[in-house]
Amino acid sequence: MKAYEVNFDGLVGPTHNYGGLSYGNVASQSNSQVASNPKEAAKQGLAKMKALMDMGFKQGVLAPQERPDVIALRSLGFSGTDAQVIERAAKEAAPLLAACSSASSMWTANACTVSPSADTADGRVHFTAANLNCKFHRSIEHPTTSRVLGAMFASEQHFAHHAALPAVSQFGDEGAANHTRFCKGYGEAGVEFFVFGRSAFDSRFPAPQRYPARQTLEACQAVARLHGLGEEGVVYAQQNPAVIDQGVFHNDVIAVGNGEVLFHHEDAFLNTEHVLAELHTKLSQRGGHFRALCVPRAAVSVEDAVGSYLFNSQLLSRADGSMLLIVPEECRNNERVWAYLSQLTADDGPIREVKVFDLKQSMQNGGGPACLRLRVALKDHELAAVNPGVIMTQTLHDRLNQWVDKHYRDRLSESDLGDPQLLIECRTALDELTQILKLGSVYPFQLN
Ligand code: SUG
Repeated sequence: MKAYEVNFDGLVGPTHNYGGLSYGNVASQSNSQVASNPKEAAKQGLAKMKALMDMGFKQGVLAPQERPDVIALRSLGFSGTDAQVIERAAKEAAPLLAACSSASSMWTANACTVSPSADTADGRVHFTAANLNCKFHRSIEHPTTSRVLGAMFASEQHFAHHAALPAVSQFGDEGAANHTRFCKGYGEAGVEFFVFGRSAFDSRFPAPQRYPARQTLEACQAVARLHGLGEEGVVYAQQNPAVIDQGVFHNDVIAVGNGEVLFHHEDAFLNTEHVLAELHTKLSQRGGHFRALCVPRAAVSVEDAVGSYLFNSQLLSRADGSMLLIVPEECRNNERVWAYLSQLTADDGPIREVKVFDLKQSMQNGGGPACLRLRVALKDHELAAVNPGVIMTQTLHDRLNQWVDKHYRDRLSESDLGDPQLLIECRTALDELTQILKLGSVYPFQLN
């Protein structure tokens, strides 16, 4: 039976903007108030999807959300018609309107945590939507995320969906951005690696001093229980609090794994030796040979890793077994990072090639190639059960590009968010999109 890793990339929504909403995310904070280009952002994402598809990888697409989120604004006390809600929010509480207008669901690595069927007790692929409750603008994503995932992975025989964990910081959950799966083959039982920033109930775990730790140990454990993962297939590790304080707000900003390989920074974890040894032992018990590729701080500092997003890369297995690293343009612009990558591919290691993509629109909000994709390992018959409307093809790519050309603006600044016309544009675009992707009714405006 064949199995694949399928990457479901987030299609950037029509309200993509720089709201400066994510304290602890250096790029988001430093680009606050810069004018964005939603059309270019969506096209940069589509170009990456097409390039991966053309290279032979399985590629899917995950739909954006309805923004501004008028329901969220109403829950905060703004009333009247939709246009009045938006105008009042713009006048009285611009930061709330910015939060409710964010296109942040584009970073689908934060949509949910996925456990492939080979790892779970009931042999189904399990999904738990992430509550993202560290940031208000992200905490409003999960209800629609759940409906979209339900429309993509509808078969109850193959897929199990869990609602987001309780919406309190003690169960702060950021989804697949802090979750990596190691395996010999995508269809074989693997080891799921959960990285947390703090413990909510056990004060023995140190916490960062400056920036928030978004993911808790207790959230990781809850997801592992919901998915029916056995102890032999799970490893928990604490992220180094010192790197969170330097802007590593998710583990995927400092480490990436695929197959039997973990590519990580020297300072990524606490108790690194112990963590790597446990991964090695547990993967061996599953018939795999774990390999860690550690980037020393002497070669690449944490600051350079955060600035270039070296680790927010996609590590992909090619048909011949070698690996390819998809990195953002910012890696080539950093001399030390580029020198490291040039050496890496010259060595006889598992990573043989590096490909560079221009994702600047997303990068300026702290979202690199890895943030933009949700990985789902699927066996042949499971892939056949996925809604075919969301699987990338040349035709779908072209259709989505035309759709972007038709509906997206090429400039958006904070003052534009108060324009009620933007909501109408967004709804018109999404109504057409649900038909293109054959999702049915998933958005609040379609459900009333
Ligand atoms: O949650 N940025 C996102 C970036 C998420 C990146 N995802 C992963 N690392 N997997 C965040 O901080 C910024 C939005 C703004 O400021 O407008 C934002 O939400």
